[in-house]
Amino acid sequence: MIKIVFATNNAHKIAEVKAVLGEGYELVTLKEVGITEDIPETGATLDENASLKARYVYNRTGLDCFADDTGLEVEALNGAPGVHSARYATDGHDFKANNRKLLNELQGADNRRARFRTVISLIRGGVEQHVEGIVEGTIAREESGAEGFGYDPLFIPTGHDRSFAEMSAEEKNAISHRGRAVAKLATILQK
Ligand code: ITT
Repeated sequence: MIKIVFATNNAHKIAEVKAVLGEGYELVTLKEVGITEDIPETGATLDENASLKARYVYNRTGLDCFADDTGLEVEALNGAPGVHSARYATDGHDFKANNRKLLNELQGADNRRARFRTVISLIRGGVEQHVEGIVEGTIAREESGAEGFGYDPLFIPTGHDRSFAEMSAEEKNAISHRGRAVAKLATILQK
Protein backbone atom coordinates (compact mmCIF):
# COMPACT_ATOMS: atom_id res chain seq x y z
CA MET A 1 0.00 0.00 0.00
CA ILE A 2 1.43 3.39 -1.03
CA LYS A 3 0.44 6.03 1.52
CA ILE A 4 0.57 9.62 0.33
CA VAL A 5 -1.00 12.97 1.21
CA PHE A 6 -3.07 14.66 -1.53
CA ALA A 7 -2.83 18.41 -0.89
CA THR A 8 -6.26 19.54 -2.02
CA ASN A 9 -9.49 20.89 -0.57
CA ASN A 10 -11.42 19.95 -3.69
CA ALA A 11 -13.55 16.83 -3.06
CA HIS A 12 -14.14 16.35 -6.82
CA LYS A 13 -10.39 16.11 -7.39
CA ILE A 14 -10.06 13.51 -4.61
CA ALA A 15 -12.79 11.35 -6.16
CA GLU A 16 -11.23 11.55 -9.65
CA VAL A 17 -7.70 10.81 -8.47
CA LYS A 18 -8.86 7.88 -6.30
CA ALA A 19 -10.66 6.36 -9.27
CA VAL A 20 -7.62 6.65 -11.55
CA LEU A 21 -5.12 5.33 -9.00
CA GLY A 22 -7.36 2.43 -7.95
CA GLU A 23 -6.44 0.00 -5.22
CA GLY A 24 -3.00 -0.07 -3.69
CA TYR A 25 -3.02 3.58 -2.65
CA GLU A 26 -4.07 5.23 0.58
CA LEU A 27 -4.77 8.90 -0.12
CA VAL A 28 -4.46 10.95 3.05
CA THR A 29 -6.42 14.22 3.19
CA LEU A 30 -5.24 17.61 4.46
CA LYS A 31 -7.71 17.40 7.33
CA GLU A 32 -6.26 14.05 8.37
CA VAL A 33 -2.80 15.63 8.74
CA GLY A 34 -4.24 18.57 10.66
CA ILE A 35 -4.04 21.21 7.91
CA THR A 36 -7.35 23.08 7.97
CA GLU A 37 -6.23 26.52 6.82
CA ASP A 38 -6.21 27.57 3.15
CA ILE A 39 -2.80 27.05 1.56
CA PRO A 40 -1.72 30.27 -0.21
CA GLU A 41 -1.76 29.97 -4.01
CA THR A 42 0.16 33.09 -4.97
CA GLY A 43 2.19 31.70 -7.86
CA ALA A 44 2.07 33.11 -11.38
CA THR A 45 1.96 29.68 -13.04
CA LEU A 46 0.35 26.28 -12.50
CA ASP A 47 3.81 24.84 -11.77
CA GLU A 48 4.46 27.43 -9.06
CA ASN A 49 1.09 26.89 -7.39
CA ALA A 50 1.40 23.10 -7.48
CA SER A 51 4.82 23.49 -5.83
CA LEU A 52 3.54 25.92 -3.21
CA LYS A 53 0.79 23.49 -2.15
CA ALA A 54 3.00 20.38 -2.09
CA ARG A 55 5.90 22.13 -0.31
CA TYR A 56 3.55 23.59 2.29
CA VAL A 57 2.37 20.10 3.20
CA TYR A 58 5.87 18.61 3.10
CA ASN A 59 7.27 21.38 5.32
CA ARG A 60 4.46 20.90 7.84
CA THR A 61 4.38 17.09 7.92
CA GLY A 62 7.56 15.66 6.35
CA LEU A 63 5.29 13.14 4.59
CA ASP A 64 5.31 12.14 0.92
CA CYS A 65 2.67 14.24 -0.81
CA PHE A 66 1.42 15.67 -4.06
CA ALA A 67 -0.68 18.63 -5.20
CA ASP A 68 -2.65 19.31 -8.39
CA ASP A 69 -2.97 22.76 -9.92
CA THR A 70 -5.26 22.97 -12.91
CA GLY A 71 -6.21 25.72 -15.32
CA LEU A 72 -8.49 26.16 -18.31
CA GLU A 73 -6.51 27.92 -21.07
CA VAL A 74 -8.68 29.56 -23.73
CA GLU A 75 -6.90 30.52 -26.96
CA ALA A 76 -9.07 33.56 -27.83
CA LEU A 77 -8.50 34.90 -24.29
CA ASN A 78 -4.71 34.57 -24.52
CA GLY A 79 -4.66 31.64 -22.12
CA ALA A 80 -7.10 33.04 -19.54
CA PRO A 81 -8.48 32.11 -17.06
CA GLY A 82 -5.41 29.84 -16.72
CA VAL A 83 -3.83 30.02 -13.29
CA HIS A 84 -6.81 32.15 -12.14
CA SER A 85 -9.42 29.51 -13.06
CA ALA A 86 -10.74 29.05 -9.51
CA ARG A 87 -11.24 32.76 -8.91
CA TYR A 88 -12.14 33.93 -12.41
CA ALA A 89 -15.47 35.66 -11.70
CA THR A 90 -15.39 36.06 -7.93
CA ASP A 91 -13.10 35.62 -4.95
CA GLY A 92 -14.47 32.19 -4.17
CA HIS A 93 -14.89 28.98 -6.15
CA ASP A 94 -18.19 29.96 -7.74
CA PHE A 95 -18.47 27.52 -10.67
CA LYS A 96 -21.74 29.00 -12.00
CA ALA A 97 -20.38 32.56 -12.01
CA ASN A 98 -17.12 31.42 -13.64
CA ASN A 99 -19.01 29.68 -16.45
CA ARG A 100 -21.25 32.71 -16.99
CA LYS A 101 -18.23 34.98 -17.22
CA LEU A 102 -16.48 32.66 -19.67
CA LEU A 103 -19.55 32.59 -21.95
CA ASN A 104 -19.76 36.38 -21.81
CA GLU A 105 -16.08 36.83 -22.63
CA LEU A 106 -16.47 34.51 -25.64
CA GLN A 107 -19.73 36.02 -26.88
CA GLY A 108 -19.59 36.10 -30.68
CA ALA A 109 -16.16 34.46 -30.78
CA ASP A 110 -15.68 31.83 -33.48
CA ASN A 111 -12.36 30.58 -32.13
CA ARG A 112 -13.47 28.55 -29.11
CA ARG A 113 -10.36 26.41 -28.78
CA ALA A 114 -9.27 25.68 -25.22
CA ARG A 115 -7.38 23.17 -23.17
CA PHE A 116 -7.31 21.96 -19.61
CA ARG A 117 -3.84 21.61 -18.15
CA THR A 118 -3.02 19.89 -14.86
CA VAL A 119 0.38 20.11 -13.21
CA ILE A 120 1.07 17.72 -10.35
CA SER A 121 3.92 18.40 -7.97
CA LEU A 122 5.05 15.23 -6.22
CA ILE A 123 7.38 15.32 -3.22
CA ARG A 124 8.70 11.89 -2.40
CA GLY A 125 11.55 11.30 0.02
CA GLY A 126 12.01 15.08 0.03
CA VAL A 127 12.60 15.21 -3.72
CA GLU A 128 10.17 17.19 -5.89
CA GLN A 129 9.16 16.37 -9.44
CA HIS A 130 6.39 17.57 -11.75
CA VAL A 131 4.16 15.79 -14.24
CA GLU A 132 1.62 17.38 -16.60
CA GLY A 133 -1.58 16.28 -18.31
CA ILE A 134 -3.36 18.15 -21.12
CA VAL A 135 -6.66 17.69 -22.94
CA GLU A 136 -7.57 19.83 -25.97
CA GLY A 137 -11.13 20.85 -26.76
CA THR A 138 -13.58 23.69 -27.38
CA ILE A 139 -15.85 25.88 -25.27
CA ALA A 140 -19.54 25.25 -26.02
CA ARG A 141 -22.04 28.09 -26.53
CA GLU A 142 -24.13 26.94 -23.57
CA GLU A 143 -23.75 24.67 -20.55
CA SER A 144 -24.83 21.05 -20.72
CA GLY A 145 -24.64 18.12 -18.32
CA ALA A 146 -24.60 17.77 -14.56
CA GLU A 147 -21.61 15.50 -13.87
CA GLY A 148 -18.13 16.64 -12.91
CA PHE A 149 -17.45 20.16 -11.65
CA GLY A 150 -16.06 23.57 -12.53
CA TYR A 151 -15.94 24.30 -16.26
CA ASP A 152 -17.00 20.75 -17.24
CA PRO A 153 -20.47 21.79 -18.55
CA LEU A 154 -18.76 24.05 -21.14
CA PHE A 155 -15.79 21.91 -22.19
CA ILE A 156 -16.13 19.57 -25.16
CA PRO A 157 -13.00 17.46 -25.60
CA THR A 158 -11.70 17.11 -29.17
CA GLY A 159 -13.15 14.06 -30.93
CA HIS A 160 -16.29 14.07 -28.79
CA ASP A 161 -19.67 15.77 -29.10
CA ARG A 162 -20.54 15.88 -25.40
CA SER A 163 -19.20 18.06 -22.62
CA PHE A 164 -17.23 16.57 -19.73
CA ALA A 165 -20.33 17.17 -17.59
CA GLU A 166 -22.30 14.83 -19.86
CA MET A 167 -19.77 12.03 -19.38
CA SER A 168 -19.48 9.46 -16.62
CA ALA A 169 -16.56 9.84 -14.24
CA GLU A 170 -14.92 6.90 -15.96
CA GLU A 171 -15.23 8.44 -19.44
CA LYS A 172 -13.85 11.78 -18.25
CA ASN A 173 -10.94 10.19 -16.39
CA ALA A 174 -9.93 8.14 -19.44
CA ILE A 175 -9.19 11.25 -21.52
CA SER A 176 -8.91 14.17 -19.11
CA HIS A 177 -5.98 16.40 -18.15
CA ARG A 178 -6.11 15.07 -14.58
CA GLY A 179 -6.51 11.44 -15.67
CA ARG A 180 -3.40 11.78 -17.84
CA ALA A 181 -1.34 13.52 -15.18
CA VAL A 182 -2.33 10.98 -12.53
CA ALA A 183 -1.45 8.07 -14.83
CA LYS A 184 2.08 9.54 -15.06
CA LEU A 185 2.14 10.03 -11.29
CA ALA A 186 1.22 6.36 -10.78
CA THR A 187 4.09 5.28 -13.05
CA ILE A 188 6.56 7.23 -10.90
CA LEU A 189 5.09 5.95 -7.64
CA GLN A 190 5.31 2.34 -8.80
CA LYS A 191 9.08 2.63 -9.43
P1 ITT B 1 -7.19 22.85 -4.56
O1 ITT B 1 -6.31 24.06 -4.84
O2 ITT B 1 -7.60 22.74 -3.12
O3 ITT B 1 -6.62 21.58 -5.11
P2 ITT B 1 -9.03 24.17 -6.37
O4 ITT B 1 -10.45 23.93 -6.75
O5 ITT B 1 -8.66 25.54 -5.84
O6 ITT B 1 -8.58 23.03 -5.35
P3 ITT B 1 -7.25 24.70 -8.57
O7 ITT B 1 -6.50 25.76 -7.84
O8 ITT B 1 -6.47 23.70 -9.36
O9 ITT B 1 -8.15 23.82 -7.62
O10 ITT B 1 -8.34 25.49 -9.40
C1 ITT B 1 -8.69 25.18 -10.61
C2 ITT B 1 -10.13 25.58 -10.92
O11 ITT B 1 -10.27 25.15 -12.28
C3 ITT B 1 -11.19 24.82 -10.12
O12 ITT B 1 -11.71 25.55 -9.05
C4 ITT B 1 -12.26 24.58 -11.18
O13 ITT B 1 -13.06 25.72 -11.31
C5 ITT B 1 -11.44 24.42 -12.43
N1 ITT B 1 -11.13 23.01 -12.69
C6 ITT B 1 -10.07 22.29 -12.24
N2 ITT B 1 -10.12 21.02 -12.67
C7 ITT B 1 -11.25 20.93 -13.42
C8 ITT B 1 -11.87 19.89 -14.13
O14 ITT B 1 -11.36 18.66 -14.16
N3 ITT B 1 -13.01 20.15 -14.77
C9 ITT B 1 -13.55 21.39 -14.76
N4 ITT B 1 -13.04 22.43 -14.10
C10 ITT B 1 -11.89 22.21 -13.43
